[in-house]
Amino acid sequence: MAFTAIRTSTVEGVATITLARPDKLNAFTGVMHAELRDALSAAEADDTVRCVVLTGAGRAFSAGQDLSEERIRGADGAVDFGARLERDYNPLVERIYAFPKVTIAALNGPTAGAAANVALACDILLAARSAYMQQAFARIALVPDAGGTWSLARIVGAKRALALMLTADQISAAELQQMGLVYKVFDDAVFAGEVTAMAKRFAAGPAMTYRLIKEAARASEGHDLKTQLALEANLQRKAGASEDAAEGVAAFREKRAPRYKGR
Ligand code: T3D
Repeated sequence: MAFTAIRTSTVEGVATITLARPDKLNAFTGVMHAELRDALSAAEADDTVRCVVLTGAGRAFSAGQDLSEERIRGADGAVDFGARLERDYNPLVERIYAFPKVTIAALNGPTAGAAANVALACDILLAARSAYMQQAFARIALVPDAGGTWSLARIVGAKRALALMLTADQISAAELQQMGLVYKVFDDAVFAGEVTAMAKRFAAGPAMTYRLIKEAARASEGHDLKTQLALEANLQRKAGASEDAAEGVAAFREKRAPRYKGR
């Protein structure tokens, strides 16, 4: 596929989607959203892809919505800020959140506005030491979107989430890790290599089991303990019946590395 606002590559089971408008700090446009939809569909359909990495070209992950892009207008001709969310961001966030393969957001630099919340929809966030995240919305008199008002409080707690959104402060990679928003931080010089190493680990892992783990984790957000315990039993039944589970146990007994097939 010929893309203009993103780049994609697939190597050893890892599909990397790179937001690629570095002159504008990879700000999101309608074209970028359309290309992301195509790239995610391709990654989902390709059975050789086991892990998706989302990152940015140049010095930023992304500065969020491109503020110079023309606004969408409603039938009455008035600017409608909700329309872009309904058309582009909301489906993207839901898509990434429910993606059936492991997703990694590799924050290589500034991550602001809607981009921060798109990243939070990924399973695992990794950050370069120089990266920061900014719920930049209030600085331009907008409300956090792309799921930020939902995900932030669940990760960092209600009060801290509110402070992040009201202050629109730039939060360093070290603080992001402390708050649990980012799983690991790596020095800039080794960041790309560490991201690849973790992605390859997932690509070689039990893909079906990862999908079930994600299903359990996502579902737990709306479940009480009893419901979740029942779900775990069902999912474990599926995982336990997989070829990969048999291989995992055999490899353990034989003291060798498992060779997973994703089924
Ligand atoms: O439809 C709607 O608009 C509603 C949807 C909203 C969703 C949102 O995401 S709202 C939040 C939008 N994002 C922001 O408010 C962040 C804007 N950017 C910044 O505050 C700063 O760029 C950063 C703090 C992220 C980084 O600062 P710095 O000093 O490292 O870089 P810079 O010089 O500001 O930016 C470099 C270039 O990127 C510059 O272009 P130029 O002057 O060299 O031609 C700058 O204008 C451009 N750029 C940065 N962010 C955006 C952008 N261009 C368009 N849109 C951007 N969001």
